[in-house]
Amino acid sequence: MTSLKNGTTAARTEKRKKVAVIGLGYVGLPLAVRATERGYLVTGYDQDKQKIDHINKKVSPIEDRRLSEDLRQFPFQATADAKKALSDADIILICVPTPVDEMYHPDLGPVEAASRVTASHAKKGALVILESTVNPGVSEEIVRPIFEEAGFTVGKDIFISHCPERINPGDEKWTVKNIPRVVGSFDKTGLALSVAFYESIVDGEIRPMKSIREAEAVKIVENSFRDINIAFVNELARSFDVLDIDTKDVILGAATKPFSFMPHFPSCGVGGHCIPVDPYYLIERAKKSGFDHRFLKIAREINNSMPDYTVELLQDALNVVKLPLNGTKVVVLGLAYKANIDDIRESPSLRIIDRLRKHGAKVEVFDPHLPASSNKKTLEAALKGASGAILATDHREFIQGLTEELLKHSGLLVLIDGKNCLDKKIMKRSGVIYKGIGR
Ligand code: SAJ
Repeated sequence: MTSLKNGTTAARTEKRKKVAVIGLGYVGLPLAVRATERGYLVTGYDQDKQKIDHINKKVSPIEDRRLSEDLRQFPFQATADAKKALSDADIILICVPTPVDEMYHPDLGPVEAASRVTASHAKKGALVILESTVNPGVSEEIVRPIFEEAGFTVGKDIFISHCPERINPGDEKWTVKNIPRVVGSFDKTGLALSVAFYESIVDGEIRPMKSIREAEAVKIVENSFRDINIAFVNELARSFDVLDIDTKDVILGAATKPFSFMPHFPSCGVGGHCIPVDPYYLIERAKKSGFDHRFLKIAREINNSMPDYTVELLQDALNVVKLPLNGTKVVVLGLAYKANIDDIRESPSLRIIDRLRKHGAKVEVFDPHLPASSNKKTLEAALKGASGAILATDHREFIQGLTEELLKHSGLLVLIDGKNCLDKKIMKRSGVIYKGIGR
């Protein structure tokens, strides 16, 4: 592992003090705060005026306790003025979304737009680092040409690198301060400058990659690895439902093996801006070069089928009490794609709500982390009058709040636990028909 920690690169870093961060979301905001904490003069650039206003008042637009504290302690200026943010920056970090459209086709529009605005304002000698998750080839095929068309010579008067973001929303242990990073560049200088920058803000390993393509591939591989492992246990859950085996118990049993096993757990679906999205970037790019990622596609199909499977489980359980889904009041507990955060991107809850409505159910929603998107204000009010419920997010408020007492007096007949997070014994004692995912 060659480290580039040495006087010369650090010296260059010392001269590179002005940092611009494009995109002040889950990735860019913590990064801007961290660079400020480590002594850089940071300007944030975003087109969301409300977000800019919050940040300039030292208020985090993202629900994250630690980030809110850090922003108050290490504030930086945010602006919608690209020239003001970018023209004097020594280092420009691009942290814009890389979503997929409703046909799961990658949308590199934000990356292209950010690259163009950077190329039109960046000064000669600037270091541009793309943190957004992209498939191998994007830096060479999309980003680099934009700078060359703007008159820059990569490796001479502009340096372009890729350091895939690794933010895990809601994680208090692994944060932008200590998550190891990988970085690739088009040239040795770009690589050395980038490694030096990350070594100055991250207390963890910074691994220089063979080229920018390998750096792009790392993140896609990380997240595809997670997606296929989740698909594996989701398929097991559907198999074990017919074999009457408790999948969660089996996985916890397998996890007692101290080596060569990494537990993943079945659920009502795979949400978020990373896991359900990133594999499509590789699938689509490889297809252009003639390779068909059959395995990645099957994993995506399995995970995408889980919200519908969850609604089927509710339908079957309501049949037991002779209730059709059509016309029955159902409450969906949880909108966020994972526990204790307020992010609904690609959330399985959205697909579940859509399917329930298509079946004629009267749907209500309650998520304590998203009050503005909830029909009800409390868990008790949410359950009132509902015959069926789907727990779609394992928020701590549901795990603690769905007590035997509350359920007994709620009138609820059926509860589908989309995150297998509730205690089966308590559910049984409450008299509610309980069904988990593979459990
Ligand atoms: N999920 C399952 N079963 C599992 C794990 C997750 O169904 O065993 C579901 C979750 O409910 C959620 C989705 O998958 O809907 C994604 O969950 P996640 O825990 O992977 O959360 P993310 O999307 O925030 O993933 C981030 C990723 N971090 C980055 O991309 C930088 C991912 O690489 C991390 O592995 C993940 O956090 C993590 O490990 O927590």
